Amino acid sequence: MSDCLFCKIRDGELPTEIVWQDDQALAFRDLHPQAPTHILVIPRQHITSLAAAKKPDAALLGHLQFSVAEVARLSGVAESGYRVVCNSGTQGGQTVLHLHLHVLGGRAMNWPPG
Ligand code: DGP
Repeated sequence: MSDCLFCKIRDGELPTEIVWQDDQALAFRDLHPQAPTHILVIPRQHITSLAAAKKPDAALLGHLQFSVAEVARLSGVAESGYRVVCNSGTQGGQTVLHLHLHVLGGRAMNWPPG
C-alpha cells in the first residue's frame, strides 16, 4: 500500500534497521520504545489489522507468532520473558494501519495493561 508507513519500511523507502526478516515477515525497533527491548514484527503482506485478517491469512498469523519467538530469542529476552501485544482498531490503540506485533522485554511488565 503506497501510503502505509510500514510498507515503506518493508520496501526500504524509510531508513530503518531491520533486525530480523524472512520471506513472510520482518522485524525492526519501535521508534518510541516502551521497554529496553521493543521490536515490531510485521507481515510483508499488507493486512490493515488483526480484525481485517481473513481465514486464508491464518497460516501467516501463526508464522508471525513463530517470528516473534525467533526475534525474542535473538534479542536475548526469551529466557527472562517478554510480552507480545497486538493493538487492533481505534479502541485497541492501533495507530499504524499495518498489522504488527509488539515484542516488549527487558523489564517486568505490569498487569492489567493500560
Ligand atoms: P500501534 O500503536 O500498536 O499501532 O503501534 C505503532 C508503533 O509504531 C508505535 O509504537 C510507534 C511505532 N512507529 C511509528 N512510526 C514509526 C516509524 O517510522 N518507525 C518505527 N521504527 N516505528 C514507528
